[in-house]
Amino acid sequence: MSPQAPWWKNASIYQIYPASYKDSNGDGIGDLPGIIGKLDYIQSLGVDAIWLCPMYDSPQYDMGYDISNYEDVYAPYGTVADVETLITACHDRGMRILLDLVINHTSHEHAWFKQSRTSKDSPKRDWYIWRPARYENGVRRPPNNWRSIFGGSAWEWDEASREYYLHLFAVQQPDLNWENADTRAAVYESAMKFWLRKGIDGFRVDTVNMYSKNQSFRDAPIIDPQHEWQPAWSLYCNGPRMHEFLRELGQILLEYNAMTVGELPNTPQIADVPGYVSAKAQQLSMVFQFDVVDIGQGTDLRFNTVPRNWTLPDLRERIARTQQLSDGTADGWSTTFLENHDQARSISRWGSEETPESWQRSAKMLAMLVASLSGTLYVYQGQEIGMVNAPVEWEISEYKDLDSINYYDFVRTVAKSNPVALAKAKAALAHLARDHARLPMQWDATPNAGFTSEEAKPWMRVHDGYAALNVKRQTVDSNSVLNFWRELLRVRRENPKLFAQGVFSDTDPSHESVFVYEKGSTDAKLVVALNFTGKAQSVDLASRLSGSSYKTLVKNCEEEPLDSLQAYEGRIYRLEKQ
Ligand code: TEU
Ligand code: CA
Repeated sequence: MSPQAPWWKNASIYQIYPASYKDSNGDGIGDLPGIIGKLDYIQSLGVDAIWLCPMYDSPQYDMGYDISNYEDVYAPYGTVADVETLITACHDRGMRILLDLVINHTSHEHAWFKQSRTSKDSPKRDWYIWRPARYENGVRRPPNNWRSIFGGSAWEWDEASREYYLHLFAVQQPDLNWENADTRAAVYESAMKFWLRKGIDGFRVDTVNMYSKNQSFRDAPIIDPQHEWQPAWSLYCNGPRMHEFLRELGQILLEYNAMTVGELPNTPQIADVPGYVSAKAQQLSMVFQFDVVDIGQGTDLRFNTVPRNWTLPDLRERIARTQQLSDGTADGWSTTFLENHDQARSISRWGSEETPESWQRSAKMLAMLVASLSGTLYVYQGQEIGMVNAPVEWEISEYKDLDSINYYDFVRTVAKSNPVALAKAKAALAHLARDHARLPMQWDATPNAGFTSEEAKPWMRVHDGYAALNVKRQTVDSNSVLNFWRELLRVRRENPKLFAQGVFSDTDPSHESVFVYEKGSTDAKLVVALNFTGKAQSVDLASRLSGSSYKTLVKNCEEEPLDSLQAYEGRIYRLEKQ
């Protein structure tokens, strides 16, 4: 990599979910002053930047991913001036800041949509996607059979103007019509330039591959005959004008020297990815692919699955596939992450919460995995202290996310409240719901975990285990998950050619319990050995390490026999080339 490589290539980026990070005024909702007050802590982790989830004005049907005004801030979070303060405070500490760019849809309360729905002749009618009903035997039906990502039809009838509008996500999230050049220009000005002018360093771009829909709006093929509405990814993801739109966007980013990380769901063909991230194409700096975090989820319905429905060979195959993108032969770049605000906690999915020891060991093992892979590293708030899913005993009423609520209601309706089906849905949500990432951050052992004042009612219930698992306790424990992450991020930064940029190769793709892989560069390589089980396993590290001088960079157990790994043990070795 050239000495002028962009700042983000070897960077570690910390994701913040404003509602759940830190409440500064006791209303039970996290806010911008709360985040500003924690910047010293964030800096102490050794990250290069933060990504702030949507803080824009919003009626909050989808936690701010339904924006009613791009140029204002949701009042409970603070003000535009608070964001300006946050930008300056990050820059003063030598950190960068990314905002979330949500431009596939707006809120139904955005002024543009309010105007658009007034009548078929509204000058903004064409800013959203309106279509007439189709009638079958005199019965009014939506224009096609597309299923919304949050369940139900992707079309909503507007009685006043007598047409349907498209919403790939919630009813309250109408899709913008990107075919209209005026719409695009308004989006660029209001959602992007307004904030770029304030000095932000880039954007995480929500659902970056859905702006160009197949304009036939034809029915999706029926792959789920039991249900009325069909998944229609192939007709609204990666559509015909996608790259044209992203080149436009890319020009604006270039002007402000801003980076982007695009969210790229439902792109199963890895060959489609380089087009988005190639440096020559000047579209996006990098993308999040979902191969790894989608593991164990239902294919058509995300929660139609059972807990821990995955195998290690499946996981390693997905990792190998996504790592290809940064193997140095392409001019693109990629990302490494195990958590975000849409995913359950990684320890609950792939590690162990059985005992305090297995929790700590597996938290560190998973940290070694994600931090040793190539691409820009993303760490989600709470991941650095090993936060886990909400307890399985929690009632369904503790789940606040519309995705969880809609799915549970859907099962209740379709399965006519069949207790077996409901129990299965509950188990899947207890394992995979987005809510788990949204529990308040656990700062200390005081009531409400120091997230908000002791008397306040947090917007989402605090995890019962906060007294044992919190930042304060881990700060003073040299063996803690938190201090392990700090060390790991330091080592990653010191070895960029091996961690962020090394060429990944799996040594034994079919092994069911131990994951050993290598990361190569011209003068050295890493050997990473991770035990994914709760039992000791035998390994042959001697043959991997022999003949070169090596040293252990990171490990989570004291002893280092070369022929075995304890439960959830992990080690990262650095070997010099002869
Ligand atoms: O998510 C987009 C997305 O495509 C889904 O895969 C998402 O993971 C969802 O959780 C499916 O259950 C983005 C945001 O990250 C998410 O929080 C928003 O709800 C969504 O867009 C709509 O803006
Ligand atoms: Ca608050």
